[in-house]
Amino acid sequence: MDNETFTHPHRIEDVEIQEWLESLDSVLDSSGPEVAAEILERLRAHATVAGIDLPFSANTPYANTIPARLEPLFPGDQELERRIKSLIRWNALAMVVRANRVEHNIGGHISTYASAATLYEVGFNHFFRARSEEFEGDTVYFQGHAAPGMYARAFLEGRISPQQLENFRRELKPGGGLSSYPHPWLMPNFWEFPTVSMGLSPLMAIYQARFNRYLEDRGLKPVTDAKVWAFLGDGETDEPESLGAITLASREKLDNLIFVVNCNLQRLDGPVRGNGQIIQELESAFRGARWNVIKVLWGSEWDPILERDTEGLLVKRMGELVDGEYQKLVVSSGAYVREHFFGSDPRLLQLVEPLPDEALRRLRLGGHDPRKVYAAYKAAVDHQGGPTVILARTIKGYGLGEAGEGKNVTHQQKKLNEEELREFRSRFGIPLNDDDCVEVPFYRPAEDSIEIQYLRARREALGGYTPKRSVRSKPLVADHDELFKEFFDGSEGREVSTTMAFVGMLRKMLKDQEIGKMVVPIVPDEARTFGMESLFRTVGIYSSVGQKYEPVDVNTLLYYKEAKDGQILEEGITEAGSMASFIAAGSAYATHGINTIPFFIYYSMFGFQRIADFIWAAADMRTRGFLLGGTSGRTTLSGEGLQHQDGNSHVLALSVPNLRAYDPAFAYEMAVILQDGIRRMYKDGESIFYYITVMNEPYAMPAMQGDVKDGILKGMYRYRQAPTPKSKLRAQLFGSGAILNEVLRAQEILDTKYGVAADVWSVTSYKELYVDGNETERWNRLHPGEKARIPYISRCLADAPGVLVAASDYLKTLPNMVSKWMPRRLASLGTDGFGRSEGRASLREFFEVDSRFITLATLYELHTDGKIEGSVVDKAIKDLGINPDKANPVIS
Ligand SMILES: Cc1ncc(C[n+]2csc(CCOP(=O)(O)OP(=O)(O)O)c2C)c(N)n1
Ligand SMILES: [Mg+2]
Repeated sequence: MDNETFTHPHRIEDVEIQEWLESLDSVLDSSGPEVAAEILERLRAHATVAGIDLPFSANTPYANTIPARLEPLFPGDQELERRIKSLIRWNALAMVVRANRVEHNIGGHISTYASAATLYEVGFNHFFRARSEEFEGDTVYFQGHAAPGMYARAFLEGRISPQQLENFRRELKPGGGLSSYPHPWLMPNFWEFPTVSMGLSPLMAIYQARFNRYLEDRGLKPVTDAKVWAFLGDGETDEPESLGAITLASREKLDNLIFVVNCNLQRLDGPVRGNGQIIQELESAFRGARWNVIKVLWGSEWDPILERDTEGLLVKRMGELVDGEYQKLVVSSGAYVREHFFGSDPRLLQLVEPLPDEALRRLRLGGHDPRKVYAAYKAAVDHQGGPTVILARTIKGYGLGEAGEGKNVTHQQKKLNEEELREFRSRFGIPLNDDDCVEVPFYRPAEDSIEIQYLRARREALGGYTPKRSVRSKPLVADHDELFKEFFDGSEGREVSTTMAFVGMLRKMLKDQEIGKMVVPIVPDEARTFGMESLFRTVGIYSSVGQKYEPVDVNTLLYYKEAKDGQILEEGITEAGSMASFIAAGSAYATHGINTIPFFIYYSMFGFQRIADFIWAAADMRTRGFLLGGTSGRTTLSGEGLQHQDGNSHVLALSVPNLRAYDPAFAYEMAVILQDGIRRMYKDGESIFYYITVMNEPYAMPAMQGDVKDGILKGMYRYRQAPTPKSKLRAQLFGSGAILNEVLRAQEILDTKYGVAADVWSVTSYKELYVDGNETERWNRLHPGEKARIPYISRCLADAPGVLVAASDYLKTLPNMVSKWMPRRLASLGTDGFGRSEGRASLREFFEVDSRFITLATLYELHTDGKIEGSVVDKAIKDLGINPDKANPVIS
């Protein structure tokens, strides 16, 4: 076979193609698109059987998914909506330009909203329904960098004052300002969802939509047609989280979910895919994941040209260009467009012959055409059986002209010169004269202007304003004393781990009258690891379709029971997805007015270490609930080694301001913390959440002695007094979590072998001690004339004699950071370094946190104080069997 015949086996006659196309058209006309689709599908199957190797493609042509003839009528006043949008564009630009005039480099983004304005305005005027008493409302994740546009709209709506606009990005100014991006922590009555760490919001939106279904299937909220909308950047889709859960959305048939990807083909540095086509790439990814994909690429001006193109040449040409070329076309003249786009084929040139260059330059893209956007949104809202993604083509920095439209630098554009401002003003018809406009004043038409009236009327029709956040749930009333009481009694010698104790509490909470139904257990395929499998049967695993199969273990007591009203969210191996469920459940008190209480239990090393940014977002969102770091502690988790053994998470937890982190040793400590947590979050409405580490080391759980609840919550209490307090040699030992047992053993060795009387303290939270110490110090500094306050830890240790030694299963920095509020020098033992695959005893020896090393540290401290001879320490090293030349665990 020569080369020529290889590449062109048969030249298909144009007539033949034409005949096929015409017969398809006639089927379309006579029987409609469904029949046409069926025929094509049959043809494809027939071809496959005949041995024709059809290449797989999840792509459709580079054209609008909804053809012009199927577009619904645009229901709004297009001209008025354009004017309103122009005013919002102006104010969004003004707030950034003004802020940067006042304070150089304060930042802000103009070009993101400029490209997305139509996408948002069609939503605001026709789709986004507000939350109200009667209806839960739609949930909208706004693209973080488009925030100026949302503020500018709220300003026109009269919800944000000119002063706030003036103080965009200068939140600490008198009278308040506006946060750079959506942050519920900073603007709790406005923003609902933090979206600016890119990639988080698409994943959170998917799990939010799924959680909404969960609430419905469990009968906790009525079934509604409320939608979850997520607005994303095309560059943002490169974040692995963005597309990481899209198959969940289709598997769960989430037709309450709509993604809108603003495909301006640019990100911060330059084109998203200069050498490719991001839209086609996304289309195939989403179609492959069985999403309904709607491409909105071309504006109405293209329709008559497409109509004239009976041969499909234009659509073919549209699919030929790479994004880098499209970006160039956007910034080029009409003559350039004619030559470089249509000029590839004389027949194409003929198609646009009647159009002047100016008209070619003004051929709009789909994402800037409200009619096209409306059609796409309407189709998305009406679509049933699965999620929809809208890929809307836009221009980054639309309307900025020479100041940045479509340029690679446009993302960073914050300043416009006088000429550029005047041009922008003229282009969007802002009623400001040449002199006034260079001052970039905010502009709001009078209250009775038709613009404001229209805008208000549209929002009224959609139930009110959005975004808007409010706490809609009623506080819990019960104290739950009865619920937790039994756990204060200890295990009566039975060896249990804190994980088992926690699971016992969870089981009891699930049966509670008030909170039972509200509890949402979340596991990332680790329920068996934590001994929670009994819950599979008792409360069931949530499945939107129930259980379509007979589980293999149906004859066992604890079979794998999936149910439509199942309570457990068994997310599979996705800590990020589980965290997104945690966020949805932990913020339902605001989103839905429902006090769901999430308990997300996971392998602690795969929590902060892996998904800290989601935890940060949860904090920002004022999410409530309990994170449980399971199999925690670098030496308590035996065997697993370097990757699993967690000695880090309590240090990482320090960085989250509203997170309370505890490392309890005993069941009663856990019970006290849980009971108080539920009270503070769900009764008192505090914007806090909890991180509690639970271990898998079994030991007898003691009963609670005396009134130690307050100490447990504040971070430490004296667990056991020294047996012989009169002794000359004294010490205070601090232990946490499972290492507390090593400390108790050391207390005994010190007493019996070395005559040292040591008190033992259970330190339940170094973070609490640290926060209290800092706050006390700060208060004293700010109130020098008043009686100085004393940190809690200093008060505890005021009369505690002897040397100080702390040991935990985490980094030494935890005890070290509170040592400055201790009366004397502290020796800290911890687990800095890489873990090992080993048993507990060997691990504790390796990391030097076992009872022998605690004993040694105590003796050495006494020696340093001149209380005992060095020879005693030397001898102890030998007697305790410690190798002084062993490897340093910190870096070995
Ligand atoms: C996780 C994360 N990484 C980086 C950034 C910084 N950043 C902000 S916007 C941006 C570019 C956004 O491009 P795109 O998603 O296409 O949005 P567009 O502005 O073009 O609509 C970058 C890199 C961020 N906000 N979050
Ligand atoms: Mg982009």
